[in-house]
Amino acid sequence: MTMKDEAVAASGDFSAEVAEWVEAFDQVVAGGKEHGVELLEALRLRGRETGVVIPYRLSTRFRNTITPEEELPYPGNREMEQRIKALIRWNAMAMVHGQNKKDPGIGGHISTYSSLATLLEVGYSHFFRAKYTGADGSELPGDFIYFQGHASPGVYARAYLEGRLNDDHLKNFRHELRDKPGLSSYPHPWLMPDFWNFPTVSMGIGPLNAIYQARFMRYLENRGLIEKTPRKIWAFVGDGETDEVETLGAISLGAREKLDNLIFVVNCNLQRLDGPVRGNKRIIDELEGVFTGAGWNVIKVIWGSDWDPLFARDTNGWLLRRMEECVDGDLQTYKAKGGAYIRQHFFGKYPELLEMVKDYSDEQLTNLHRGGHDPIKVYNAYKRAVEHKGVPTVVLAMTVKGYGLASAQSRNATHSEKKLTDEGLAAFVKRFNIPIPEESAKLATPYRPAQDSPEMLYMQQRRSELGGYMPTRSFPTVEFKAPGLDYFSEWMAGSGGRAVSTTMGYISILRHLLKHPAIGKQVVPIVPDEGRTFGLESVIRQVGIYAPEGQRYTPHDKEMLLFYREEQDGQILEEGITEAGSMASFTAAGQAYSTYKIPMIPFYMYYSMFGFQRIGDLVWAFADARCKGFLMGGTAGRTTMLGEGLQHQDGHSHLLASTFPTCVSYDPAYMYEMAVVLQDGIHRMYEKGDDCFYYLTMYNEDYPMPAMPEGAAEGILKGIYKIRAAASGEATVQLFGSGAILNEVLRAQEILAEKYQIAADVWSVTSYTELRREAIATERWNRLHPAEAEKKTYIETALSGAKGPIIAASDYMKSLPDVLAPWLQSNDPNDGGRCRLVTLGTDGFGRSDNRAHLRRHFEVNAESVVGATLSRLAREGKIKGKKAQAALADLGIDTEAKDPARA
Ligand SMILES: Cc1ncc(C[n+]2csc(CCOP(=O)(O)OP(=O)(O)O)c2C)c(N)n1
Ligand SMILES: [Mg+2]
Repeated sequence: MTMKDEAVAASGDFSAEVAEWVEAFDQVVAGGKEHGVELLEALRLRGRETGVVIPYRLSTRFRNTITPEEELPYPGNREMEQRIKALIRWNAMAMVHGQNKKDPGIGGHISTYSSLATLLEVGYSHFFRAKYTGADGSELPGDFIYFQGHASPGVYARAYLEGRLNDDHLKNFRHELRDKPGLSSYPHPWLMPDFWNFPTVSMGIGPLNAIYQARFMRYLENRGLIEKTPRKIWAFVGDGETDEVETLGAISLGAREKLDNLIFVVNCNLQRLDGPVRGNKRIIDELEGVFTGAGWNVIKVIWGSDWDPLFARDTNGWLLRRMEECVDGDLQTYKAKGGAYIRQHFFGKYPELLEMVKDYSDEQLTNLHRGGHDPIKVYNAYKRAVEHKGVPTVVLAMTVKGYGLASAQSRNATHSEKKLTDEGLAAFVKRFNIPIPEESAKLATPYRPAQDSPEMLYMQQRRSELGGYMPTRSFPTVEFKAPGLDYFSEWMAGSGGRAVSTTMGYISILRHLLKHPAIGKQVVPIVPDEGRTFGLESVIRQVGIYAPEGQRYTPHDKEMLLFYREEQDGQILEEGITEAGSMASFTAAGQAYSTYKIPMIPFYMYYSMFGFQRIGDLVWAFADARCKGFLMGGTAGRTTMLGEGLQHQDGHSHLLASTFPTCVSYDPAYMYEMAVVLQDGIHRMYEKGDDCFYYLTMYNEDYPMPAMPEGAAEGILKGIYKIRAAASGEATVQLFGSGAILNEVLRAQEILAEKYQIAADVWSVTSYTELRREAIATERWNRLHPAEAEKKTYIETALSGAKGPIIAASDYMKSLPDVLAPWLQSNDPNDGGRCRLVTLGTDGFGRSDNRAHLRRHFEVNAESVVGATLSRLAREGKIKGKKAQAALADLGIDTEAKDPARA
């Protein structure tokens, strides 16, 4: 082999013999690319026939997917766009810098946006449509954009230039609690409800939600609820962010469901917070392989146009070879160190390359652009992406973190950079031609040219042609009439002695709601492969499972009444085993009232154990996005869910639910309780317009459902009502029960009366969390108005006149009833000043066993409630201690058993 052959072979072009074959291939391709594809396909088949195992590579050479010859000319005014972009860069940086000078430590980011600016600006000038026009001329929602959260300063800076935000906004970036309007740190619809749509800042949440948003858009289209448009969902993703399982974990759905309405743009600045994303490898190669393998259309935008002449001269492949020798760590060092270093260490490795750049100054070498900073390359990539049919597209764009920030560029610490020096500011102004005097530069004063300046007119014209400003969030009041309580009368009346579970009851309510003539079509049942666990078969038969391709096979159970029915316009989102994906669907549906102007009513039913604790951060973003809907936590309760054991038995989801400010949670025992809550939820969220969502637990224990007692509805919603007063005599004890454990408490009431002649009232507590919310709000008012008459909390009002200790039992941890302890203090001098509340609950890891054993183990069965009552009465001196002790033995309570909280 000659030296040249060796070099060619090393660069991947193989031996001289093979080179001849390659040449022949080139000739075939010269006759049309399709011939090349045909030849390769033929060779692949031949290879298989001859037993040759074909080497399989998912990544291509380290250069742009689109060749310069294939590029279309740029449609915009490059000079204008460059000026606009420079101004946005300046204002974004000035805002963060200024705020950190004023208030050190307030934070913000300048390096992420600096790398993203061109990727966003090409979109703003040529692609992001704020609206579409319907077939009848009506205005339809535009594209959806999921912004990289840390690039928010750039999004604000553009809105400032557009005149949507003023100087006060910029001065109050990250100062949201002042008398002037403020700007939230990141995309938070909760804080800026007419600006941001999609929370993204928790890494991985944006891309995951974007995928399911794209799918939900198709779902609405296929069900005929929205018109088909060329609408796109753009997700801007950090390259470091792709390490989050949420980012890449659902990409196969994109190709499987042919989501060509989805475009990912991965901002490959090769850095994350601490340092390089893949110092020893190349993140772009890795992502190309992952996305290609998942069936996506991959477009690499690695090198800028100023590399094109060098590539053109690179007839022997030295340049590409050198590029492919570099790992991302090298590429960062080159950018950080600049031209002379690049000449010596990059080009200097081979004489051929040094020769290639002999006419280039060091400055020219410093400024050789990466593709993500070149509008022509980015434009062409986006154009292909929006036109690509059949599968989603990912644009892998190489950029520079801290681009233009002089000393901060491509440094490991650049992510956390918040301020520039005076010299840095002056250099920035010079570098980007910002027309402000040096003094203003040093003060980092925001700058907005006159409205009638050519660049401002250009910018406004581009946006007006694309339908308006973005992001904008709107939430028109849509006519919505919630069904009244009478619509649920079947469940108010009780089950007539038939034993059913609240889960079964819920399914029957769901079926009823799906049939509602007005709102039935807006109901979206969502389930992560647990439909059969919840008895969803009848619903599957009724409304079908959404399957964009319909049912291309004959299901084996076709002859059966409840066969597995998939339909192109099916209504159920059967997600497969992905709680995160299901939550993302729930999010897309829960915000449809704003994004699509259609109030969809999602019901996401799942194992309650795999809810908040597994996908809590997604729920947090859901709440931030002002989403609505019902989370239905099935197989709830640590002792009601039997058999499955430790990892399945939920005894704490209500505590977790209480940490979400807009989550309204209930633990209903009976169907009428659930019906009252569902009716109120639909009314409150969709007719009244409250931005909240509901969490209801459902049990799988069968028992007869009673009819609703007269007048119970208010208490059910507030969280407590008396369900059964003592059969005779005035009660000296109060028993609280919730969910399936209410039945144990009712049994305890009977044992107490029959065996120990103690009269107890029983209360159904449907929501400790709502009672606490009301109580702390009332208490706050009292605290802030000491001169006014003290208001009573609802829990105190409800219990007024109710005597004696309170024994509370639920299938949840003791901390749940304990949230009411501050309002259940004793005023009886005889009881030693103890809190009236005695809490029984299911602290500790679950176990596999039947309910009787589980409830005995966790001490929440009727006997334990009776025992706790007697024990407490003994402590209060109302009965003898010895009598209580004997009773415990009589009740079969093992007083020396290991504490279940630690067992
Ligand atoms: C779930 C989560 N974990 C950690 C962080 C903290 N964090 C903020 S930005 C960042 C680095 C982001 O790197 P990359 O995705 O490459 O974006 P870039 O800023 O480089 O564009 C990290 C770790 C976060 N926001 N969310
Ligand atoms: Mg990065």
